[in-house]
Amino acid sequence: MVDELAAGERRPLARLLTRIENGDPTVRPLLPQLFAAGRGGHVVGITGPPGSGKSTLVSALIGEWRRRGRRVGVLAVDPSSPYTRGAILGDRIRMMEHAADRDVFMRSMASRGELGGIAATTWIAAAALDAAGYDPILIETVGAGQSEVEVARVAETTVVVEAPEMGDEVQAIKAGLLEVADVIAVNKGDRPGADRAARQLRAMLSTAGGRVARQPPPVMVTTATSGDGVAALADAIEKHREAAREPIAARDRAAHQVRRGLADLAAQRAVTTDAWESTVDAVARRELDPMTAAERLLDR
Ligand SMILES: Nc1nc2c(ncn2[C@@H]2O[C@H](COP(=O)(O)OP(=O)(O)OP(=O)(O)O)[C@@H](O)[C@H]2O)c(=O)[nH]1
Ligand SMILES: [Mg+2]
Repeated sequence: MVDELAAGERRPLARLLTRIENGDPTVRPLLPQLFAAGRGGHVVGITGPPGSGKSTLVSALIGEWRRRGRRVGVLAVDPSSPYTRGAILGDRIRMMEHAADRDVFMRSMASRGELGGIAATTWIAAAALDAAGYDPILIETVGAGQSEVEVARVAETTVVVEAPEMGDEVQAIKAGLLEVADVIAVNKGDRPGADRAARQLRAMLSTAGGRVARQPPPVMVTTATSGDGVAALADAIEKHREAAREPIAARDRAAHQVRRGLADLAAQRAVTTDAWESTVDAVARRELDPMTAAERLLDR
């Protein structure tokens, strides 16, 4: 199967992604092979508030990278909510202009969590696109909550897309989005206030603490609908690729993913033990605290 992927055939890739999405148990034993077959594609997360123009920007970036001779993979991650199906369909239509291009592979993914949550589903799907030789691999996700921040952490480079009428940049910081931003795109550059929003963001980043202050993410102004600023954004993303592959950054990502894997696996195993029901009941009756309960389940 990995050979078929490496040969660039679309159908085996599409079938594998369906299995990943469904949490098919036959995917689990493939992971070592799939991971080893990685070809070093740049995994780029595109996140930000609803309607900021992520899909339009992804479409423009696809165009830019195709001009640079790259094969582009796109995953649009639906945070497991049936309410967002319409948005995902909208995304597909928005990206239609690339639908006939054999060197572009687009897929929207839901997660039912069986393989260990949305973050795990996403890295496994990204690994499949990587084995198939796509580079970059773009992952679009709505930056609205913790699970989306998790998805952003799967990416080597995370682009946070804001738009001026969203106004409140402080909101984005509260949502933890700026914490994961490697590059910020202030999109809808054709709207009044975009340059001002970019200036405000830069000023705010220069006074922030921690990682953000040491290496403030570049703030790019883009107009996804016209393509203005999109080449410069692609350049900024490519420039970050090197930083993302420094050993310390790679190690941070790896540690995070292994920790997630541990939590997911431990939970899956505990839930299938006989003691699960009675332990949960004991916590519900307040006879046992949740941490001690977890410890007991782990020790079994
Ligand atoms: N004026 C202007 N409108 C834009 C720009 N980029 C996107 N839009 C419009 O903004 C709306 C939302 O764009 P999408 O690309 O669907 O935004 P999104 O962030 O993917 O939205 P969700 O996936 O629903 O969170 C659409 O009507 C786009 O045409 C831009 O640069 N300028
Ligand atoms: Mg979208």
